[in-house]
Amino acid sequence: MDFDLSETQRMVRDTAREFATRVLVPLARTAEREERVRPEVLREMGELGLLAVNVDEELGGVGAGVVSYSVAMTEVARACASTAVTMAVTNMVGEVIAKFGSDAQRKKYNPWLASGETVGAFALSEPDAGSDPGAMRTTARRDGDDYIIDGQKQWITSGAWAGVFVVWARTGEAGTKGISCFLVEGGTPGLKVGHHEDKTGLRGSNTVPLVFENCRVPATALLGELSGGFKIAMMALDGGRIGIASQALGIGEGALDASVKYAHDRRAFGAAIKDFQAIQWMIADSRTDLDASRVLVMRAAELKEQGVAFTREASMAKLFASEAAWRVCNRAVQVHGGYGYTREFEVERFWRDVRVTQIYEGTSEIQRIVIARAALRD
Ligand code: COS
Repeated sequence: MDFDLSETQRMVRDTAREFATRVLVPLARTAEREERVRPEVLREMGELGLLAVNVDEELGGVGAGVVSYSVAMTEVARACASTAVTMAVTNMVGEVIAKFGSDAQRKKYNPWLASGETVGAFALSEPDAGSDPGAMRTTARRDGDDYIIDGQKQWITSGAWAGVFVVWARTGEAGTKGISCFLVEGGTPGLKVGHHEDKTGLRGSNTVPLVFENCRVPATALLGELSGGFKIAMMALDGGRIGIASQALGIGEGALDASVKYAHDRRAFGAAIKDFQAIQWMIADSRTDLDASRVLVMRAAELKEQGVAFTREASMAKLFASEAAWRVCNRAVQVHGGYGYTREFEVERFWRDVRVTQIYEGTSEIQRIVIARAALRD
């Protein structure tokens, strides 16, 4: 495996890093307070290509590939995890449409999503079907030239602002085979947005439930084949897991940066605390955790980029990186002592933000199911 980034990948990483340092670091707390990523921030991300990194240029993206997307995600998350998840879902929705959409769907939605004028949302989970999307109850029934969607969705990132929702609904038999996928525009009559979830972390990212009540969409809103939706969801989640693993890595990097700085600045017992072995060991364990995460994340990204199977590797990257980043953020709070438990220092935000990376885009337990099934099969 080649650990060096190509010129394009380095350029994307540097662009993301410069933007994150200049724009996102000063705004991270504001995003939490305002409970949103500001529209002008999204527009600049669109101009820089960060909202469609792995989408072809003719569709408005930059076509820079999966590794570029991963390193850009890490840089953004290092500064603001809320912006990173908004970016992750918009990139994922763009990729799904580019891969499975008709020409008309691609032309209509990809450039719009890439521009930052709107964001995408991924509506798979339901109140009683999160880890087990095959048990979803939302339905879409054919009515002449339309489908009518009824049901509820839960935990929808950017649901209050999104212009384009990828929505899964049952069109046939029970289980995974009777599920189809639709593109629904924000503001469609019958699509109702619920309350903002009062989350522990990622407070700058909007999360809402959705209610579909007699929501009529044209038959041309079907994405991919009728009843082929479950596989689209699984394939999208495989890629999405690389994104979240990259996000976790970035949050961990941000927490370690802060720990290293604090360890130099803070003095105790007549010395900078960096001179104490207790602190050094925490820094060493965190550096090792993050480097190990990076290797797994890069492997999964590289495989996806090469167009070969990467389901298991994406799950391994997500499982390890999210759990490692949690350890790193926890140590970062410990290095800061009492100050780490206050809003005065950034590490408490990283610590709150990172927790959900073990839950969304498939819990750690789901990743273990995917990995174990593959290992036992082979
Ligand atoms: N890529 C392509 N196809 C896939 C796939 C993948 N990664 N994973 C499963 N499939 C296919 C299977 O091959 C199977 O196809 P056939 O019916 O043709 O044989 C079909 O999908 C059903 O697969 P399976 O029987 O494995 O489905 P399960 O209900 O057992 O679910 C897990 C498998 C647990 C992996 C899946 O439900 C899952 O990922 N759950 C977590 C969902 C999640 O991440 N939610 C968070 C949403 S975002 S916040």
